[in-house]
Amino acid sequence: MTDVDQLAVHLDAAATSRVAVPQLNAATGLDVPTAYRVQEAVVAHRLARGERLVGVKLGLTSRAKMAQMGVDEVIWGRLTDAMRIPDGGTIRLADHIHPKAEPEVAFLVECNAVTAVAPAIEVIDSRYVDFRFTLPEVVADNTSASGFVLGAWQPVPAGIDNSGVLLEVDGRVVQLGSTAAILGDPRRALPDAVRLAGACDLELPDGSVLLAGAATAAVPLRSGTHVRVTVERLGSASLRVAP
Ligand code: OOG
Ligand code: MG
Repeated sequence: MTDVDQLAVHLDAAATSRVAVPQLNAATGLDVPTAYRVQEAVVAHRLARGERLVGVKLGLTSRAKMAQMGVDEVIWGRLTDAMRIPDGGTIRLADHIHPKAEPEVAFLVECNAVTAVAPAIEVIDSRYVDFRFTLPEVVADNTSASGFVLGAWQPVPAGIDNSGVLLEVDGRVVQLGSTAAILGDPRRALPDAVRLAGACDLELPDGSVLLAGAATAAVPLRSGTHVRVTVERLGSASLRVAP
C-alpha cells in the first residue's frame, strides 16, 4: 500500500529543505498511476503556499535523456509560476539540491493549439540522492521540475522539427543537438501532453506553457557560470548561476 499523502509530504519536504531523500520504490511498491497521484499531491503543497499552475512539461522525450536516466517512457509534470526564471535572470545554487540545465523548446497553448514557440532552459533538480530514480519515483517527484527560463515568444517557424540546439556554459558549447531529438518532432508535444495530462484529468487552459522536453542530456550547474541555450530559428534564453 502506498500512502499518497505521506509520500507527497516527504518529497515536498525534500524540495523545501533542499536535502535529497533516498529512493522510495523498494519500500512503497509505487506504480506509475499512483505516482501521478503523488505528483498531484506534491504540487498541491506548492499551490497551498500560493503558487499557481501555469503549464506542463514533458520529460524523457529524447533518447539521450532516456539513456542518461536509465528509463524508457515519456513522462509529464506540472509547472508553477514560482518556477519561472526571467530570461537572463539568476538562480542561486543554495536554493537547490543539485540542479542541472537542459535545452528545451517551449510552446504557448491557446484554444487547444500551439500559438507561439520560444527557446527555453529547464532547470531540473531531482529530490532523490544522486539524481537516481525509477520511472514511478521521478513521476512522483513532479519529473524533477524546479525552474524554467523562456526566451522570446514568436510564431512557429517552418523547420522547427529539425533545428540545431546548443547549450553553452560561459560561451563554451557543452551540449549540441537538434529539436528532432524531442519526440522525433517537438510539435508532437502538444498531442502527447493533452493525452498524458488528460488521463489524469488535467486540461491545458489558454495561456499554458508547454515544455516539450530536453533536446540533449542535462548539465550540472556550477556557481558563477552563465548558461545560454540557442535554438536555430528561435534565438536564445540564458541564466546566471550564483552561489
Ligand atoms: C527527469 C526530467 C526529464 C526532460 O526534459 O527529459 C526532463 C530528470 O531527468 O530528472 O525534464
Ligand atoms: Mg526537461
